[in-house]
Amino acid sequence: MEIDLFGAMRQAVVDGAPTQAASLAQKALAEGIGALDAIDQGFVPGMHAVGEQFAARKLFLPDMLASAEAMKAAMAVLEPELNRQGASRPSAGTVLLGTTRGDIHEIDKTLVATLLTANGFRVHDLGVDVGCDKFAKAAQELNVDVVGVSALLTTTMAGQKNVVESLAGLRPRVKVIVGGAPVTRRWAEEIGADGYGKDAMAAVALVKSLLQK
Ligand code: B1M
Repeated sequence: MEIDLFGAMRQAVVDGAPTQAASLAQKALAEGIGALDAIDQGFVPGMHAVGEQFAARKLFLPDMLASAEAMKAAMAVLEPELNRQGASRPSAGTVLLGTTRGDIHEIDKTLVATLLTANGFRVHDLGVDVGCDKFAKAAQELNVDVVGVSALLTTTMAGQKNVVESLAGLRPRVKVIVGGAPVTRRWAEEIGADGYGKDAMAAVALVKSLLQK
């Protein structure tokens, strides 16, 4: 039954069907499926399938946009559930998040923000297409513990390096982590970041370990 539901979630994203995605998310919660499982095993695989089909030229830009809308509709149902879990915990630290200059992919970073919030972190999300000056100004003004920089395009990864450099005056107190589909551990080391998260769960574990040190 769960497997059917996860399959339907994946398909709703591939089809770019927001109403269907939202109602499947509601159904999952009503059936006692965890919000995280619905995201991880249902909706995210749909986004990855869309990416593969786009790369193979079987889907096009408007299809990717429609799929993103479906994913966002599901997240709008599931996010409050995850945020509720975070609200019941004492603050574990403050994290500033954003996607690099020139990059408008938001879903992956929003997922990282949601899971950090669910784990008790206070998150300030600067959104997408964020320049390094804005990251540096906000990091100082908000007195954050960690700055997280997302990049989904090979061409916008360089922006992560710029952010690391712009935060020089605040380090090592402020930690910088990077992530996103094309980002690797090696890249993180090369640009002098404090760590790399493969996915949102890994980002949460990384932030926890950096703040414990
Ligand atoms: Co675009 N896009 N896109 N896109 N898009 C990708 C990223 C791409 C891989 C598709 C492909 O070709 N297979 C490809 C990039 C190739 C590359 O450079 N390596 C691509 C391209 C080429 C483009 C355009 C250039 C297309 C064009 O115009 N010709 C264009 C660029 C626009 C721009 O930013 N300037 C573009 C546009 C778009 C849309 C606007 C249509 C839409 C985004 C809508 C939106 O976000 N509101 C879109 C989408 C939807 C995708 C795919 C299909 C899905 C992205 C997504 O949401 N994934 C994507 C293919 C793919 O990802 N497989 C693709 C879901 C997310 C959960 O995935 O990466 O697993 P995932 O997320 C993980 C990790 O990345 C990690 O945690 C996340 C959660 O677990 N993570 C971090 C992310 N940030 C982190 C930060 C951390 C730690 C972990 O610490 C700070």
